[in-house]
Amino acid sequence: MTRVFVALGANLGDPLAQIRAAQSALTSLAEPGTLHHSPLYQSRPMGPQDQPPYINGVSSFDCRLAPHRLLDALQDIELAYGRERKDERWGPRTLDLDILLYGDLVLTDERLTLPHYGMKSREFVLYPLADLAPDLVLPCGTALSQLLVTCPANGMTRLPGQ
Ligand code: 5RY
Ligand code: CA
Ligand code: CA
Ligand code: CA
Repeated sequence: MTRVFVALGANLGDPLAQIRAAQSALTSLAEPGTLHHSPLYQSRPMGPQDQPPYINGVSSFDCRLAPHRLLDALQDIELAYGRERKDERWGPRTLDLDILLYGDLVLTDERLTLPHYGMKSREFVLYPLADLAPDLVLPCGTALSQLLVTCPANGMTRLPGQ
């Protein structure tokens, strides 16, 4: 059994509804009693700026699926909630689910890079991750608390009720 962290993002359609639906859908991938959701944030788009603000969060759970089977399952959830494949790199989307961490596994292939290649510098990942696991240390030995020092929460607003 492996503890995994998944990033959730959405900025088209009804982003909050799609994130909520995705949180529920993760139940089918998680060992009973192990699924936890961070508070949700509205965040300013990073990368291309000509797109709406995002809703972002992180969920964690214990998982029996191998990494690529988990990726398949997350992509099925993305498609179920309206994800379309667009040509534009880093364009807006109804739902984006990324594996951030799969235990301490380090892996790179055509489909998957673990840990997620961008997570160390993205506030919309690091802050909700820290809400769930403030004492986390990445497989490379870097403490999450150290990454937060160099990554201010600019443009991040915790949604009311979170
Ligand atoms: C940078 C470039 C591309 C950061 C940089 C991407 C999200 C990135 C996003 C999201 C928010 C993207 C990938 N420098 N902005 N931009 N939330 N995804 N706020 O989920 F993340 S495209
Ligand atoms: Ca554009
Ligand atoms: Ca992403
Ligand atoms: Ca993705």
